[in-house]
Formats: sequence, structure tokens, C-alpha cells
Amino acid sequence: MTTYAVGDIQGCYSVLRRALDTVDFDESKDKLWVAGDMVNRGPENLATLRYLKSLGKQCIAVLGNHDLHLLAIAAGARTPKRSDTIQDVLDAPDRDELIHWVKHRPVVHYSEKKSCLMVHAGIPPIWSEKKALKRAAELEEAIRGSNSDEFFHHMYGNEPNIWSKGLEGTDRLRVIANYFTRMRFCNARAELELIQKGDLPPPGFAPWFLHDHKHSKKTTVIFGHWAALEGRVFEDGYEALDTGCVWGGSLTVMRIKDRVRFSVDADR
Ligand SMILES: [Mn+2]
Repeated sequence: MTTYAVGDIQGCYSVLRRALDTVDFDESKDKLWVAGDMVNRGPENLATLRYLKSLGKQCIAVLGNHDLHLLAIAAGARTPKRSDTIQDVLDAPDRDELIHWVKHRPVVHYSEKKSCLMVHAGIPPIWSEKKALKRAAELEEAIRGSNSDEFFHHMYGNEPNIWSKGLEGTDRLRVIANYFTRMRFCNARAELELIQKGDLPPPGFAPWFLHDHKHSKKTTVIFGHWAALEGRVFEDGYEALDTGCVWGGSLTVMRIKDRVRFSVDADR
């Protein structure tokens, strides 16, 4: 049994299958961790979700911002944008089962045994593993709960841009969601800067993983979301997996036990 982690698939199903063939992925015993943004912008979102769902317990996928966007559209809280490519999922006969499956994916996955924590964008420097899991559980409850449509209506926005304990309701959930699924730059107090997308931080800010963190030095944080990093962070304890497959880059699969990476070029 081998466990692999894969970065942002974004509907690039055929590339995913080629990548898994490259590592001789055995669906009957190997495991696949998926760092979020399973869908959107790419061509085969329906096939991607059907395949990941079919892996059952062999697949552990966390939610990314695009996955949450799919849920918000499915809930009627948002209308698709021109750049969204998830209509194949929304029109599918098994749409309800797929949306239900996506809704029940975690936001953070932590394996004590592997000393690995997987999240789509990152974890703020002010939270330990335990705190991150607790906040993630709050968000997961909001995504799955009977009031989830209400949450999706209020999910979008950049404020509040910093955590505080006293936050309540949708403001509290929005900042949690932004840390886990959208963060790139923040300061040491975990104040977010959500506008910049490149690799140069605005003054006073730095990539979230460069700050002193509350989480254990023993934990490796596996994340996606940031294609501009091209899979490199040069920082022990962090593994960036988004290598921009959907933008014509590559899809990266990492064998977790030894961190060996396998990359497959995007479809031309
Ligand atoms: Mn993302």
C-alpha cells in the first residue's frame, strides 16, 4: 500500500489518469490524497469527480476554493461565471450524488501517523494542528448542514481579513474558509492579503508558510492552490503540489513516504 498526494486537478481528468498510470497506482490498495480544486477551469470535471468518488476510502480529498464555488452554484447561491467549466457536473444525471460527495469532503486532513497535514491553500501561522482541525470542523459543519445554502450566499468576500476569537456566524466562517482555501500572503499575525496572486508579496506580507508557525515542526503541510510557486517552497516541512496543470504546466503526484515527485505534462 502506497499513499500518493496530487495537486490541483481542476478537471484535467485524462492528465490525472496518465499521472496515476506513471506511478502504477493500484486502486485496490494504494491511496490518493487530493489537495483540493478537484474541479473547474479544466475540461473534464464530471469524469474527475466520478473517478475520485469511485475510489471510495482509497481517496482522501480536501476542498479547495473552486470546489466550494461548485457547491455554491449547485446551491443556487451563485451563477456560473464565463470562466467556470463545471456545467458538465451540474447537468449530470448523478449530479446530486456527486454534490453530496463533494460536500462531505473535509477541509483539512491530518495524519498523525504520517506527520502530514493536507489543506488546499494553507494554515495560518497562529493555529496548531489541533486548532486548525477544530476550525475546519466548524466550516465542514456549515458546508454540510441544513443551513448550508445560507452559508454559500455569504461565503464570498475578503473581510474580515484576520482571525479573532469573538467572530461569529458567517464572518467567522468566511475568514476560516479564506485561510484554508484562498490564502497566499499573510503577516505574522495571520492578517490576510487576498488580492496578490503572483510570487511577490505586498509590503509587510510574506507567503503564509514563511512565518513562525504554531503547528509542530514535525508536521509536513501538503498544499496546492498556488501555481506561481511551481511546486517549490525551499522550506522544510512544506510541500507545494500545484504545478499549474490546467494552465498548461504539469500535474504533480508525490509519494508521501519519501516525498518523491512524479510529474506529467498537461494535455496540449
Ligand atoms: Mn485554489
